[in-house]
Order: sequence, then structure tokens, then C-alpha cells
Amino acid sequence: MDVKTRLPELAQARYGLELSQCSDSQLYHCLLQLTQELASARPAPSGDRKLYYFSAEFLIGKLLSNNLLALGIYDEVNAILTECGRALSAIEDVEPEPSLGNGGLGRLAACFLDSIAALGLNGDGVGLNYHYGLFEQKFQHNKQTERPNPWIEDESWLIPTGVEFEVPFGFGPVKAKLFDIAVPGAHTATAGRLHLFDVEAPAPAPQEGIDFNKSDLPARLTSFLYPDDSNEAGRLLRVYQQYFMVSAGAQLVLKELEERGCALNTLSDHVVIQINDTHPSMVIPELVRLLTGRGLSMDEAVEQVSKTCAYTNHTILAEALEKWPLSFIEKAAPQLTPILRELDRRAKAAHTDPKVAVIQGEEGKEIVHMAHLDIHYSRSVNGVAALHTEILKNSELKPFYDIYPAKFNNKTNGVTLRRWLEVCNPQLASLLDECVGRGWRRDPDQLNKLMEFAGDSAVLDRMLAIKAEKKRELADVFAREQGITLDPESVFDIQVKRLHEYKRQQMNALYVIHKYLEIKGGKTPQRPVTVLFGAKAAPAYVMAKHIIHLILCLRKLIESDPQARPWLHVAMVENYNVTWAERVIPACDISEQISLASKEASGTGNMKFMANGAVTLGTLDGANVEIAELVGPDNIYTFGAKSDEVIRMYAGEGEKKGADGRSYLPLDHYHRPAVERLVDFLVSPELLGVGDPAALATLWRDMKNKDWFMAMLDVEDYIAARDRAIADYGDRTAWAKKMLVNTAKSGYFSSDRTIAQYDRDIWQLK
Ligand code: 26W
Repeated sequence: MDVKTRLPELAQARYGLELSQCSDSQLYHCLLQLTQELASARPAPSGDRKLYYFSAEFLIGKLLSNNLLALGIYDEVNAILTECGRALSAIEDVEPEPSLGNGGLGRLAACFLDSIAALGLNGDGVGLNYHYGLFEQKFQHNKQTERPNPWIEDESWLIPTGVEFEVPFGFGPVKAKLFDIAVPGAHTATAGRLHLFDVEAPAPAPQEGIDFNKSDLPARLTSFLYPDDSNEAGRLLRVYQQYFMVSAGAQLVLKELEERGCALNTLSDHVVIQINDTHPSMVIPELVRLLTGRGLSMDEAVEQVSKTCAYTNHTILAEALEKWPLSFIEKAAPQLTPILRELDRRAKAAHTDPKVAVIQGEEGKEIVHMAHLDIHYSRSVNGVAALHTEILKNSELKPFYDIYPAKFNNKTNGVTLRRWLEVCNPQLASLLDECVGRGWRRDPDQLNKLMEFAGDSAVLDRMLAIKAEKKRELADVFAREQGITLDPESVFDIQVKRLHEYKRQQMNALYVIHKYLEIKGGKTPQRPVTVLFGAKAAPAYVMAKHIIHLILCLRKLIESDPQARPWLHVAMVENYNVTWAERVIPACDISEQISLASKEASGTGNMKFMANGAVTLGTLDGANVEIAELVGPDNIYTFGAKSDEVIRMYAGEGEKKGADGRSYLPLDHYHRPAVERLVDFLVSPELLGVGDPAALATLWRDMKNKDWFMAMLDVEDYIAARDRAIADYGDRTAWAKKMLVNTAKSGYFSSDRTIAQYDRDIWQLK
């Protein structure tokens, strides 16, 4: 198909207009149709084995630019639009962003689909079609409020397939309808698919906020991602959602297996199911149920399923390791109970250690450990960064590692440089083309060749000029869309990620307080700094919401202070999402990756920032460790306690022990004068004057007395490291060199590399 003729043809056929007469919305819809035509004409990759990537989240972001790039028509379309005096970026503004994920885990799944397609691997995603996504965030009175994000329009990327399955819930059968999103592969002529299941009659958006009747089933099954699970009805709904996804998904797997003419007892020869965290874990008993129902013996079914499934762990946070009351599963899908009991019986017969049981607790109060189920009945268990996998093996999952050492492996995360460099930073991408040739687009390791330019002042100046341009672009959208003025001449110091206490946005806020107090005390900073945040808090996570409130109050206080305003700016992106990430990340000077060591499994934002020439300020946690190894100590700022020290403190090792079992005593840290001033500022008259006193006081008490993620432990070291980074920023040539090294070393963090490793070690698709 020739784009030059087809695009005007579509404009004529749809609207009776020339391209140049079309509105942005009309152009968007022409391009949507064109892209869909090209993508759906592509065949699936060949291969006898097929991967199904099961995930409750696929944070795919807007698709137009990415799909144009993958189809190889990005430049051509851009040229046609420029000829008509139009810009692709304006047209893409029309596209609604699907919010089918929380953060890293969902975005990783999206990067993986992109790389699976680009490598021409035979693999599809399986998930749910949430109509109102996660939620849309609004700030009101310096607090987060939530509302639905209805992203599905009459014309969208969703392709109805006509495929339907019946999911047998305890209350009766529900029809699951399959919609597909095509995933064209860059550098190939094939396309994969994202399979999203939906109910037949989805419920409309709630009238106000995101509250709704959790027992309105099946209509509410696909309303929201992770509905508020602070109460029992919400938690039960999640079990219903998960079973809906995996039962329909398992039926799809078996249908395609049969269509390929393969016998059920050869499932594991032809299929791999990657279980993305524990949310899809019920696929294990569901497949056993379906296979035994179709004639396999229990032994055969268990063997096939165990050889088909592989499990990825994304967290060591206890509260995120799913454990469901057996009674929930009994209610949602009673037919799974006998299978789960049998799987538990087999595990207990083989391994007497009660810590590795699938079902724990006394009768009537039994709990199913989803991760335990995954580990016993999968052929691979992987962590998502080197440090994380070591922690899984040596502490969190040690009893399992002792049983199954060969199952454990590491797959350090990666990100697709197509979205996170080529599309979001075309200026930097073309500088890279000039320096190292275009080969890095297929083989990201070639970015290493950029190291040869570390002493080339012309290249370093170009890096700085591009960064300055991206900062101006960001300031422009901020002004346009959020009515906030940013000073592009200031240092852009950025922390964007889910809001969670372990990620320690509150420690970043303590730094802001430190700077503010310094300025008020007459000490002028080295240069103006903009501290930019972007984060959504889970709707029921009270402390996370209080931290957002603190940040917004600090902004208000500082903006209205003429003494502080020239030097310090605090801003928070409203409704941070993939679209914002694509604007914010290329504009960053200092990338904040400050989680409490051992708690961030990997991080993937850190990789995107690095590729775009930001310098990391971080703890030795997750993939920061690997970033630090690659760039060397001159090109990263690390600080804070190491993961083994932190793990020992949680285990209560050391001289003193607190009531909560840790050998970290918050008050000891609080009473250091430099720390106490900062923490007490939360309840200072200045801040109480702009904020909600109850929220600020709750946060203050929590930080002072609990500080579960030890912000007060690292804060002084953090302040010192951050001030050092901001001082170093002044030597522009030295800083540009750091930027260059970061970009040059980022090829390792391409998800193409990660996926090639999954394929080599786990999937063996080719
Ligand atoms: C309660 C269920 C639950 C718990 C946690 C649902 C969802 C989550 C998170 C949103 C999971 C998540 O995003 N984990 C992140 O996964 C990334 C990809 O591997 C890692 O880079 C991050 O470190 C990890 O936090």
C-alpha cells in the first residue's frame, strides 16, 4: 500500500476533504485507519512454539507514533503532514491514552510486546479491557481526587474478533468477548497481538468519582484496574477479575493449540505462558481443570502445566505478594478449589517445610499463596534486576531456592528505545545517527560507540543544546496544559513514578524543605532548581495521598514567597501518565531514583532517563546497581544505606531493637538536629497555614515515629549527594560528558536485549 495515495484517499472517502482541509481529529482518524489496515495485513510470526504473556496490566500509552515507526512509515507520514502545514504531535494530542496499568509492571509488559514483535517472536499478550483504566487524577485543594478515564471511543485501536468464551463463575456463566490490538514489529514484516477480554454488557462510568457497586457483576468486571481493595468487596472483585482474565485466556490458548492440530498432552511443546507477577496465577489451576476436563489424567495435566508456565516476580514488598482467602476463590470459582487442594497436597507431600505450602492456615481460614503456587508449578522463576534476583534467592524466597535452584534466574528489565528515545526525543536520536550511524536502532549496543565522542566539544555542545530544547518544550506544554510556569534555565530535577513510601517521594520533599530553610536563612543556592514530581497514589493509600498533599503545599508556599521563588520551584504533573513521561523524561537533568535499598525490584524509569542523557541520583537499589556499574562512579551520584544493611535492620540484627522488630529506631534519627528541623517543618505554622493540618500532622507523626522506609536514615547523605550534583551541573562541559556516557551505556537496557534473554533461557520460541 502506498501511503502517499492511501492517506488522501481516506480523507476523501471519510470526509470528502483534502488532507490539508482536515481537522486534527479527522487527520488522526485517517491515520488510525491507515495504520490499522497496514498492521492487520501483517501475518503473525512463524514458529512452532507460541508465547502468551499474561498480565493484568499493559500500560501501552498512545499508539499512533509508535505504530507508524514500527510500520516504517513514520518519516513519510511526517513529511506528508509537514507539506500540509501540520504536525504529528498536534494530531497525536487527539488520541486518548489507555490507562491500563499502574506503573512499572504494566509499562514493562508494553515494552515487552513491542520487543517481542520487533524480534519477530511468536508471542501475544493476554489481559483485560478496563473501560475506565486506572483513574484520571485531578488536584483539588492541593489533594488528589480521582475520576474515571473513559478511553474507548467508537473508533479505537481495539479490533473486535468475534471470539467468545464462557467463564464459569460461582454465580453462573459469563461471556468473555475478545478484542485485539495489533502490535506491528519494527524491523519485521509480522505483527503480534494484545488480546484483551471484556464482558458483553459493560457498566457505564460511575456518576461521581470512581466508587461503584462492587457486587454489580458481571457488568463491573472490566470497569477499573485494581478497584479500591481496601475493603472486602473490592478484594473479592479483584479475584473475579483475575479469574475472568485467566479462564478466558486459558481457553484461548487451548483453542489455538487445537487449531494448530496439536494434542493436549503436547501443550508444553507448543506453548509458553509467562505469568507477570501473581495477578494471573490462577491460570495454573484453571489450565489443570480444563485439561483434566478434556481427558488428561491429573498427573499429565500437572506435568504439562508445570512445563508450560514461567513466573516473573516484581516485588519483595510483603503487602504486594498476593494471598487470597480460599473462601474468595471458592465463591468466585468453586471448581478451582479441589484443584488447588490437590496442587497443595502434592506440594506438601514433596516438601515438608510449612513455609513453602500453597495453602496455609487452619480450616475455614485458609489462605492461598499465589507466588508459592507459581513457583511449585512453573519451570522458571525470575527476578527483574540482578540485585533483586539475589535478594529473592538469598532471603525472600530462600526456602524455594533451596528446593529448586535451577528454576531461578535473572532477567534485568529493559525499555523499548523506540518509544523512549526515537519517538520521544527525535533530536537526540538524529544526533546519535550522525555520531554512531543508524545501526543502534536495531542493535542498541552500538550506542557504546558514542564513547568515542566524550572529548568532542561539538558533540557535547549539541547534547546540551538538545537538552535545553527539550526543557523549553516541556515548559511550553506545562504552561499550555497545566497553567504552570517552569524556568528552563533552572536545573530540572525530576522524580516521576507511582507514589509509594518505599520510593521515598517524602525524602525528596525533605530536601525541598532543606533548600527552602537555607534560602530563608539567607543562604542563596548555587543555581535555580526546579523540583518536578509526577505520581498517582492508589485511591485507598492514605499516606501516599498525604505525601502528594505535602508536595502541593510546598509548591504553594514556595511560589508565594518572593525570597524563595527565584531559586526554588516545586511542580507536580497532574495525571502523570505515559504521554507525560514522554515529555518529561527527555527534559530531565537529574533523575531521582531514591528508593530504600532492597525495595525497588528494578525500576525502569531510571533506564529511560539514562538513555535521554539524565544523570541518576540514586541508592544502590534495583537496576540502579547495574546502571552504576556501567557508567562508573563519575557519571552517577549514589548515596545511602546498602541493601544488605537495610535487610539486616528489618531482620532486627544489631544492638538495639524497636517494638516493631527492626533495629532501625526512627526517633534516634529524628533527634539529629539537621533532621528534626526538616521533619518538624511538616507541622510548622508556615505549612499548616497552606495545608490540611490533620493530614500534615498524620504524615509528621508517621515519619517521626515509624518511618517504615527509613527516609530519616538516608536523608543527610541524600542532601549532600544532591547538592554535589547540582554544584557539578555548573561545569557544563563536564556535565555534558556525564550525559553522553549515560546515553552511550543505555543500550544494555533495551528491552530487545531483555526479550532475547527471555527467549534464549526460558521460551525458546525459534
Ligand atoms: C496488590 C497488588 C499489586 C501490587 C503491586 C499490584 C501492582 C503492584 C505494582 C504496580 C507492581 C509494579 O509495578 N512493580 C514494579 O515492576 C517493575 C517492572 O518489573 C519494576 O521495575 C519496579 O521496580 C516494580 O516496583
